[in-house]
Amino acid sequence: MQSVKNKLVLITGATAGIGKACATLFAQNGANLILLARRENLLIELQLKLQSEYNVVVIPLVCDIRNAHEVKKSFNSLSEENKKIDILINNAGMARGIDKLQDGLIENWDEMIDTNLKGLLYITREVLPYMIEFKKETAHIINLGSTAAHDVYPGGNVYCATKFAVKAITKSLRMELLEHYIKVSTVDPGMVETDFSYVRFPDDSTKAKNVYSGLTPLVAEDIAETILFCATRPKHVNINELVITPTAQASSNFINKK
Ligand code: 8X3
Repeated sequence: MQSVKNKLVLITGATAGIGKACATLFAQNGANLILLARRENLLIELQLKLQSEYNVVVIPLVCDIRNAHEVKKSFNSLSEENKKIDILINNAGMARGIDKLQDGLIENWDEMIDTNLKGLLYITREVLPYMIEFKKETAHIINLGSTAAHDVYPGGNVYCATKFAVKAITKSLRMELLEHYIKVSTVDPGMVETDFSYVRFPDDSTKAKNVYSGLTPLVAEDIAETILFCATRPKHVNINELVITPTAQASSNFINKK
């Protein structure tokens, strides 16, 4: 097992849900963090909390992952030393709506594609040249996929497409980075109770809540522990793809609700 102590870990979408749980768990384990998110107040609050509780360095990067120019500018605002990321956790992602394609809102599609797919590409594009030059044989990219990268469901059209794309990028990267011994993983959760469903159904909190009724869903900490597990495997071990669901969920479409 390897330790993440003193490693530099960049987490996107770090102020809520799985991203925040990862930030907390990696800080607890002694990692220094670069936390990227849009909401400056939440980011600063988390920075101060983690720095004082765990005595680690936490650098906030206020940035909209959907904006290529902003991502580049924020990354370039880091010192040369802080650009040498050991572990990149591409967590930022979201779903909007569950409409059939003929009823879909283009702004929802754009938001999902821009965040889940293009945002992941933008930040990875910045981080990778430094990993390849300075962190060969030690770096690790961990992407947040989804069970939606494995099975589709009605109304999942664009969201599932973004997660299938994350899987394709992960697999392609794994091959591209093989020569550098840089690890690449995807962690693919099923139902995790975060604000995910509230973001998906912003105008219907009952619908959002009902997604998890009748079963015990995963919580953000379950996924953070899984990500830490991937990040702490021995040097010769790469977790390529890890699918994790509640015990009551066998796949996107098979769920045992009481
Ligand atoms: C989240 C899982 O089932 O809402 O990525 O698509 S699901």
